[in-house]
Amino acid sequence: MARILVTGPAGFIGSHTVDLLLKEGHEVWGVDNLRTGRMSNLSAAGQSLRFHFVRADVAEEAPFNEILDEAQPEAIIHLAALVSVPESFEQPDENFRLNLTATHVVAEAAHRHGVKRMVFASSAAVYGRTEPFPLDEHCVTVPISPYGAAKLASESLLAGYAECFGLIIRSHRYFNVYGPRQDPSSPYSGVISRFWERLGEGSQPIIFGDGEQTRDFVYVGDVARANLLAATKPDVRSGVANICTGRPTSLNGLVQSMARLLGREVRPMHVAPRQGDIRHSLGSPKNAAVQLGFTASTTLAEGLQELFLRGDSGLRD
Ligand code: UD2
Repeated sequence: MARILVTGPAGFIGSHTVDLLLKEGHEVWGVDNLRTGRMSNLSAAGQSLRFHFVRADVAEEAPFNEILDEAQPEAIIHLAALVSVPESFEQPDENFRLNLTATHVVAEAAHRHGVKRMVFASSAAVYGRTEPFPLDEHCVTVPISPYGAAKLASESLLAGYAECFGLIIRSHRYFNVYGPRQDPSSPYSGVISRFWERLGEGSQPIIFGDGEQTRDFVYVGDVARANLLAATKPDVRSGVANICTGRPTSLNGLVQSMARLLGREVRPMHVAPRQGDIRHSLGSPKNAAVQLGFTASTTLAEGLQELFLRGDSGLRD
């Protein structure tokens, strides 16, 4: 059993990571400012005596160091972030604070407290418009948003900490993560949560463009497992890895999969393409397999079924 501190535990990926860590017997400290996270995501975790929650802003150095004084974690999984790409354009200062300053605060505190490992939530957004596909970690990174730029800068900062101070630091470039508890409320929320919500309301999913754009959809339970491995697996070294499936799915194909699950025809509504959208995004999962022993095991059909069975969408009502 290890003592692991998770930043952003009340968020979508954070809460699944906490649930898995607790299930595996670890002691978990969670630090969240609840800017976008929700305590309801932690209702299961809150039942465990091995879970300790502190409401605090990770970008503020003094309180975060005080928490580390008390928690004395062996590893930190740093997931707290400003999570929306469009919001990073609207609020560049907040993006810088939450997606870069906070990384510095966490890394420096980890170093000072003798934390051995750190896992960082990076993003496929660091690649920007880079081709060819599938994207591997040696591809040139050309971020096209303040969000992607801050994530890339954080990766570099952390690579320096790993090299200079001997911490083991893993940066995870998450692709299109989906699953239960993903918030569908904004037009910029993940497309799968948006589609489910529309179907649950009895309306048509809206596709921006012709629907032939593709994404690499990875199930949140797999992402949580990648985080667990990076934080706890023996003999893991520092590095960067895509967290993806290596399988492309078009939005039209996604709608068809949902229709099969519902056992009825679904006719999406096509509207104008979304400005700034990239056409295709597909990652190579090889590095994660070699460096971490991680392979995403949930197929899209299985992941969608899990969403459906958990009833997050209201589709079974
Ligand atoms: C994903 C990440 C983002 C960043 C980016 C990097 C999510 C939620 N976002 O953005 O954080 O890492 O990748 O490239 O994972 N769409 C519709 N209808 C809808 C909603 C979306 O057609 O109701 C389309 C959208 O135009 C796009 C695709 O679905 O072509 C995926 O959109 P998204 O917002 O789920 O994710 P993406 O790939 O833009």
